[in-house]
Parts: sequence; structure tokens; C-alpha cells
Amino acid sequence: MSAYISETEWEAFDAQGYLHLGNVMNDGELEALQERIDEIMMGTASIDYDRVMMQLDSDPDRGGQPGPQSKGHKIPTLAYRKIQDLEWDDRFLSFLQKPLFRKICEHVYGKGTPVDCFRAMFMNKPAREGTPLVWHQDRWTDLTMDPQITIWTALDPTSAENGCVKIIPGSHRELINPEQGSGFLTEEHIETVVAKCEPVDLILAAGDSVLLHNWTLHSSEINTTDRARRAFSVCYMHGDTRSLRGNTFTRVFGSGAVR
Ligand SMILES: O=C(O)CCC(=O)C(=O)O
Repeated sequence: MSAYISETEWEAFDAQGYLHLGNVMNDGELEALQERIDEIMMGTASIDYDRVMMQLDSDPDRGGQPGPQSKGHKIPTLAYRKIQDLEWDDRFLSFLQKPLFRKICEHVYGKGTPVDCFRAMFMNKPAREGTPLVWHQDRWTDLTMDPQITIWTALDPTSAENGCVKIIPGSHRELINPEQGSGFLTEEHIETVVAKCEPVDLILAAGDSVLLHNWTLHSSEINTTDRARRAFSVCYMHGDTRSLRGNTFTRVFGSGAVR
């Protein structure tokens, strides 16, 4: 994919709520991200673990349910479910500041607009494990403005068998459950809204990204294969967005951006 997205592709994104960006990194960069995330999970990376949220996919203290979403390393294992705050890692920060992603943010938020990272998140479906993620739209009612976009990047090839992300094209036009802080759908919504739609599997090669509108309905299942399905998902938001909970965010593009 070139560094620019064509007008026709932007029209497709506006209509469908997602756009395949294709391959966004060379093999060396991919291996470096795969290596770093495995080091982070094993507890051997030179990062400040106190700043990083790490959730086990299956917590022995919770009878095999996902663990708490809390800061700090838990145990050395490749079976983490979710790791957030990866903007504090130099390799992931440098990846999420790629010129292509800056161009995308300029198109969405306007040239010269500061852009913050709402979250820089590893989402993992460990081999023969993984936690189903029910249909939802990405929105958080404690924010003063809704973040518009997420760039989801496969660190391993994705398939229906390993729990690829599924989306419903065109579902970004309205909020299904506006009162619900997290954007998760109820069983009733799933029966009435999702059952009438045709979900699309996001089948990607390792190193491919997809641009998602944050309101595009998405979900994912467990991994039934012998290899992990690792992914890196970054939500970019307007830099003037404030959190009513007092959370602060890292500026990634525009004046004052970290490097
Ligand atoms: O990686 C997944 O399975 C889902 C990720 C997701 O919900 C997100 O990036 O917003």
C-alpha cells in the first residue's frame, strides 16, 4: 500500500466503516514487534511494567477465567489476553507513529490537529485458548469526544479458526446501545440487530493492518489452532478529548508529540 489512501478508498471506508490497508511493515519490523511482545509477556523486556496493564487470558486464581485488568507483570507466560499502554515501549511507539498512520489521522481529524493515543493494545488469542469477545462498538462515555478510528494490525496470520476479528460492514452509522458506557451489545441486540446482518471475517497476513471506524460492530471467537493469534490495536483520538475520570493520554501526532 502506498503512503496515501485514495479518495475512492476513503469513500469505501466512509460507506463500510473499515478499510484493508494491506501490508504496513517489512519482515524485520514484524519480527521485532513479535519478539518484543513475547519478551513483555515473559517478563524479560526493559520496560516499566508498573505503567503497563496486563491481563491473563486464563487466570488460575479465577478458575481459568480472564484475570484482572491491572498494571504490572503477572507470571511468565505467552497466554496473556490483553496488554495495554504499549505506547511506553519504544518499538510499539515507533510503529504506531508511522507516516501512513499520521496521514490517516490527518484525514480523519484535520491537518495540524493534535492526536492522542487513547490506547495502544496487544490483543492475543493464545494457542488453543482465547476469550470470546462479544459484539460491540468501541466507545467510552467518560470521554468528552468519541474517538473515531482504530488501526488493527495482525502480528500473526488471522483466520476464522484462530479467532480473527469479525465486523459488520456499514454498522458504524449509528450507536446501537448509546447508554451503555462500553459499547457492548445485549443478547437482545445481538438477536435483533446482528442476526440480520452478514458479518465479514478480517482475514489478514501477519504485518497487515485494517482501519476501523470505532463504531463498526466487531467481535471475535476463541483460537482453535496450535499457534497464537497476536494483534496490535491502536485507537487514535482528537487531542482535545478529555476523560471525565481524569485519565491522561499520550500525544502521538502534532505539536508536543512524544518521540
Ligand atoms: O483483537 C480482537 O479480537 C478484538 C480487538 C478489539 O475489539 C479492538 O481492537 O477494539
